Amino acid sequence: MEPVSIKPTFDVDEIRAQFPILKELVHGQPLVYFDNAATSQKPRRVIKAESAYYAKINANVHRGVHTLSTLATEAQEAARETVRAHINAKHAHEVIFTAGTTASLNLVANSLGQMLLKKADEVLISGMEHHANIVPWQLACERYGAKLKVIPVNENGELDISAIPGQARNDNSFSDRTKILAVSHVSNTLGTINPVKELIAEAKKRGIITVVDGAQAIPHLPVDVQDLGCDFYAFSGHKMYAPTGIGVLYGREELLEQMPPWQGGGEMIDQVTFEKTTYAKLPFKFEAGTPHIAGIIGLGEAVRWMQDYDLSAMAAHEHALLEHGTKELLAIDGLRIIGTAKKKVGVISFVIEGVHHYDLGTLLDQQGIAVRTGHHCTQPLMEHFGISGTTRASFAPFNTIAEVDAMVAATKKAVKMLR
Ligand code: 7TS
Repeated sequence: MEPVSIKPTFDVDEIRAQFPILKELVHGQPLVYFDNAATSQKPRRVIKAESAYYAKINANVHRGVHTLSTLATEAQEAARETVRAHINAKHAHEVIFTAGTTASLNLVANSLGQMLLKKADEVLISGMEHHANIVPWQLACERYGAKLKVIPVNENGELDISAIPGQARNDNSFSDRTKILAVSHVSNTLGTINPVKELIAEAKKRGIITVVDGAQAIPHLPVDVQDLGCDFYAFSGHKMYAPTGIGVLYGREELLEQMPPWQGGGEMIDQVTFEKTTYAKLPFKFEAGTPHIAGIIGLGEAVRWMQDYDLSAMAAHEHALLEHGTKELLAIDGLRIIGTAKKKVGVISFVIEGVHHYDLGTLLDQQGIAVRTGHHCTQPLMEHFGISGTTRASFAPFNTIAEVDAMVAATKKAVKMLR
């Protein structure tokens, strides 16, 4: 199904009307949902597509000759094509369905690690990575005797590109031993948009394989994997209006063909004997077991929903929320924003002197406002800033300036109570 037409103007009320959860009350207050970086809310279309699959099609894919199985298979493969087009992958079989970003990164770290990493090789990540883009590489490095190197982060929460080649070289940069670069496109804690295209270009010159954690980018930015030039791009459906439990690993065909499978089981084989197994073609070689078919269909619908809108108008709306929220919050005495990069998506992480983020989050919740508090699965980044956690507001296109004002007012009230 092709998008009918791109809606010409951005109308926040029209968008809000599509999200049933926004009518819910929390502690008797209208819900203000500012935890979109953890998981976004779902438009009615996505919820309907998922439940329609269970009500009308439900069958396993690629297994039977019966009608429902054929319909399920067609719906799944149509969603794969929708995702392919959305990220401009060359081939649909370069889109591997996984359980989410974490699963995608574990897949690539395991399989690529096994294929590439030798003793004393290096994997380069950055200081603002989510644990999902740290721990799988740590495990792979431990297994093969490789080293994990970390591009530093500056005080604004930007990658310290003086450490990137082309600039001054230091130990936390590419070296002759670097085999893999794995960085986030957008930081979940800081909102920083990283210069991944430039980094990838530098890596490519050196024959380094590149992996991008796109979990926080894909809901906000147009992503073109061929233009970025990356070898792998990982993301989750649930942060881009789709169901939980479904995600994608994009991988370049040439590499996916060479890589060993990670998980074994049904669906991923060609022939099995007790002596030897041969594997299925891409993408199935990397999709062992029954997939999350309903989730895949929901993901396809979420992408079509996004494509009905002008993504740059959505981004501009989120940017207006970011600018307004930043200005208003900074007026609060003792408040410091963590993450002041020049290029940011709509994420505001902050700390307030004398106020614990957990207490603030609890008081905001009592006023119907959902924010995330804590380390946001970026403990090394917290250590870098010398803090134990932040309060984080992360915006979606359905949020409004009035909601930002409600959060600022509720924060002021909470600060009075807590100090
Ligand atoms: N990478 C980044 C940059 C993320 O923000 C997250 C989740 C993940 C990986 C893991 O994604 P998952 O879908 O596999 O769990 N980030 C957050 C967050 O910021 N708050 O809750 C989850």
